[in-house]
Amino acid sequence: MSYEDAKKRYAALGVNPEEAMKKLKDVPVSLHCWQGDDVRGFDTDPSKPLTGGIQTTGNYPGRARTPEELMADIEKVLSLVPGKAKMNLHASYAIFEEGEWADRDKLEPKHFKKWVDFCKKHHCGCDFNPTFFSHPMCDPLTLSSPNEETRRFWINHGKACMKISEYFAEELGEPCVMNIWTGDGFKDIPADRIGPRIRYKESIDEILSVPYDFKKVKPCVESKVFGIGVEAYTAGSAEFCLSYAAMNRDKCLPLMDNGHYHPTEVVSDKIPSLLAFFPEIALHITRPIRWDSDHVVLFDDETREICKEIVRCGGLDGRVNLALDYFDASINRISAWTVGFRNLQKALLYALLEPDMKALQDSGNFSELQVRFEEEKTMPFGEIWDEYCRRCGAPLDGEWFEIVREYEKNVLSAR
Ligand code: RNT
Ligand code: ZN
Repeated sequence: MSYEDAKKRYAALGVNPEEAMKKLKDVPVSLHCWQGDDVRGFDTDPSKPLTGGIQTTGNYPGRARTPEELMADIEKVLSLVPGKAKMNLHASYAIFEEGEWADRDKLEPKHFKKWVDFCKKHHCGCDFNPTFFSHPMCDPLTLSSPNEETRRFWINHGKACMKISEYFAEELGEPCVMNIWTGDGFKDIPADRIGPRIRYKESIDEILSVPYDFKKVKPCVESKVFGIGVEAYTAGSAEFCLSYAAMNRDKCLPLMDNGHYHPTEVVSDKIPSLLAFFPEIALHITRPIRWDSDHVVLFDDETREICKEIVRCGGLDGRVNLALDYFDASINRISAWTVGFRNLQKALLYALLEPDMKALQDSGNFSELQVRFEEEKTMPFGEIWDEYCRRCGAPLDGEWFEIVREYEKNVLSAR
């Protein structure tokens, strides 16, 4: 079947694939730099373990060890994916001059100048994340620590990151989403559950007390149910973060990561709930297996369902900020990045090609609705996807893995 034939099949359902492709190619999706080096960053000793309740597993060869290697790898990925990318960096990816180093509370925009140049070269914006983990000042708490010196250090880190986010927004002409996530929590039953949360709240209040233009810098609060070593309690629980965002609607956004809920909860259903109240939200798209395992995003049911809700709710008109967030060190990292980015594009395109079936629901026609949903699954989606890749100048499925294999042979295996 050709693209033209596929287009006719969709047209019969009242769907115009041309419009779907046109819409999708301008929607920014943040590409997380941390897939390339297993969340190590450049500002601490790479032999030290990750902290903050997150973990990478696997030791596939070829991890990026320097800014140059990481940028080269990201460039490779950008050449293999359709759509509009935005960069997503952590503060730990600061780039220092020879002999220079600054601790996290002293980071400045100049430490991200090379990333700004990189983004300019690729005509993309940049999102940002303070790094409240994998650092000696985690005691192990950060923004919720009872130790005033610790808490102060991390508040200052947050404030420094607000400045850096502003720098990205101004230099790149696209808003910078700045995500606040900490792994603060306890392994076992705490004696005080409210104390850390009050301190966390007051710390975020202080970080957000710096002057900023909310249209340019968009701070978010990301919740989490538990992490490795913090199984019993997290300060930044779902209720905590959602309440914080709701009470500070003029200052920050709620961020949902679909790996951060109990396994039978689905973020697809939470999106319309939040959008009933918040003009704008942010998402981390990942794939949890039994827990927040951060597997590569697939073209699976829940990813499609998340994308359908985004599209149905008008999320692609600036109401939903999309970012990928996963890290698999057991497979080729370029492939991992590419698979996840392409799959999110695929799922968004798939969602944009869904006929509007609200009338069937509103008229109580659930038999037909079920039939139409099932029929949708065997529509010639692959033809539209191929056409979208072609128009974006990206390789088709079946074409790009060979390029990754070559890159592995020529570049990664020499590391
Ligand atoms: C961790 C959170 C958080 C991190 C990144 C590195 O569980 O999902 O978003 O993955 O900040
Ligand atoms: Zn996340």
